[in-house]
Amino acid sequence: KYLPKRSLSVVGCPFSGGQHRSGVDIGPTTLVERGLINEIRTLGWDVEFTGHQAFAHLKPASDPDDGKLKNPRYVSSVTRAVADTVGQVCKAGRFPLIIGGDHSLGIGTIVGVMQKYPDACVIWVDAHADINTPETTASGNIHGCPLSFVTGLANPPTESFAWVPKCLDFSRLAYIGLRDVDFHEKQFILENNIAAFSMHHIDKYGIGKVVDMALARVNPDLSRPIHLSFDVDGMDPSVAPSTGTPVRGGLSWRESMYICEALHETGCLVAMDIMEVNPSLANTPEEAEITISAGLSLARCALGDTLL
Ligand code: 6HN
Ligand code: MN
Ligand code: MN
Ligand code: MN
Repeated sequence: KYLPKRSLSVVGCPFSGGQHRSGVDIGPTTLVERGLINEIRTLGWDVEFTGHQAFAHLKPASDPDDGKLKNPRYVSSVTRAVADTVGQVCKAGRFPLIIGGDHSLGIGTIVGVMQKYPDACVIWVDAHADINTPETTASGNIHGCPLSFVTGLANPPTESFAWVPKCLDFSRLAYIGLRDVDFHEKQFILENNIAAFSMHHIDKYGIGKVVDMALARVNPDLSRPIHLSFDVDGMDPSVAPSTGTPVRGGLSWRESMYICEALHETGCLVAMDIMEVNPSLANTPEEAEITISAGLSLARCALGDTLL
């Protein structure tokens, strides 16, 4: 509907500054090494990939905490650069496939997508709600905060993030897969009537109905573009173990792929993030392997891989 040409740019974001565990920056490089580009080409997309984003020069010599927030200047510069890149890709009529890296990158991907599609809705698949504010965050890790920044819940987030526009209304945000939500985050979700489908809802209704209900809330007549932000920790650790903040009781392999397939089928998908793939956090080579396969498969399913 929005992208008749099937052209796509892979935006590799080797970045781990939004949380404290190293290695999530090799997620994008590993996915590309394992054949991501060719798999997408096979599906009939014209794929542009000119190398991963370079962030090293954005790292400040000194980056003291901003209140509780850790690495505030670095995360701010990186997400601002990502917003520019994603904005340009969208404006060129291409689909940005953004590969993380930690989920603080969501600040950049959402701001970038909204530059071209200001009425887009966001489907956030995650074990976590990622909507802590600089005041409510217990960890100080900015990957737990991106949605408070772009929704204006924290507005402006802090001095270091003064550039971030309020660009996503609560009515255009839906969660799927939640199961580890902090106390204040629950209140934000309830107070602002955010569409939130937890694992409990998936058990109760099944994934097919849950995706329908999420779309009914944020995109009732499929008149809005969709940005899918997929944190691999939304998946169960048995199928995506190599990630920084795994939580038991997550989406099965098929439930995860179904979400991507169903969103592809709407014809409204204009951007996708695959975040928090961290092959270095594996107890065995098989754990890294299955997590990488999961990332590749999520991409294929969202981009039109069909069995029949
Ligand atoms: N993620 N709610 C916790 C925090 O630190 O604020 C966990 C955040 C996890 C973030 O998975 O992208
Ligand atoms: Mn997340
Ligand atoms: Mn998460
Ligand atoms: Mn928690």
